[in-house]
Amino acid sequence: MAHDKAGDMSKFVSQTVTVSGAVEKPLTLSVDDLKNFPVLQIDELKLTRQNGANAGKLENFKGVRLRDILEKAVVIARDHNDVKKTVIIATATDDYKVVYSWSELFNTAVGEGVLVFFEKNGQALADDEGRIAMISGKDLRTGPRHVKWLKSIEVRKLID
Ligand SMILES: Nc1nc2c(c(=O)[nH]1)N[C@H]1C(S)=C(S)[C@@H](COP(=O)(O)O)O[C@H]1N2
Ligand SMILES: [Mo]
Repeated sequence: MAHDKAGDMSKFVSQTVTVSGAVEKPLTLSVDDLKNFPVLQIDELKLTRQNGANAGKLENFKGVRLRDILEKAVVIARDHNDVKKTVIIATATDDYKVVYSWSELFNTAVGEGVLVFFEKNGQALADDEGRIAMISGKDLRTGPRHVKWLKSIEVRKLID
């Protein structure tokens, strides 16, 4: 787990995030590319671990909605019901992974809070989580889906 990592975390830093799998247009996005999407600024977001413990907060950060990124990549849905069986897997450089369902992202309030972020207090994200990270801001406990060093987003239809 990330809180077991100490010292020099520069080897984990991600410079780009890829979007692959069941999409019409695979993408490789740098921080500059992310800035071309609609950017949201969040003043404060509490971080809580899976066990309920306080893990500090994210302050004054900027990011873009995962939803907007997926709309640019265009999720492949051959029939009307495909999206309901589709999941999105976010992976970090240390192979930490979290999943979302398409429905969660596009058809619940949680989806509005899922951001790929790249800036805090006007600065690039430091080596302890940068340069690209993810947060699901409307989760009850926000720690687990705070993905540091985000490197890829894979769209996958789970079942036929
Ligand atoms: N890339 C990556 N992100 C991660 C993790 C991880 O192991 N790798 N652990 C998660 C979990 S379960 C928690 S609680 C927080 C821990 O963050 P901290 O070490 O800053 O407290 O990071 C989250 N993000
Ligand atoms: Mo955690």
